[in-house]
Amino acid sequence: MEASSSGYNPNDFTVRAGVPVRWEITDTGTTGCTSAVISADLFGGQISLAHGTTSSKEFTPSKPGQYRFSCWMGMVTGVINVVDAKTTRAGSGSTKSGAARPKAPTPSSGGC
Ligand SMILES: [Cu+2]
Repeated sequence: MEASSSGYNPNDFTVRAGVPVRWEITDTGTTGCTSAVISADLFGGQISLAHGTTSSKEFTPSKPGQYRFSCWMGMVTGVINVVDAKTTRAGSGSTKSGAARPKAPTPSSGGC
């Protein structure tokens, strides 16, 4: 995932329950607002970002569901969908986070 002053891109991920996730976030120019990512339901603490570097966080989602992540203030948000490990989604390919997907940046919630 890339993080910039306008938000996170992509901001919608699908991972599998029980499968360890390594979430890599490249900071392409965050502001104070977007410079740390939290997702209290998935992991404790926050992922601190630094300009021009890639930060990573490893966690294992335990239960299927839809989880939100956001900047540390909770204003710039995204979604992590955790699906049952037995569910096979045709054509979804690798669910490894950090994989670039062509998707227009969506500064959804406007920023802080
Ligand atoms: Cu914020």
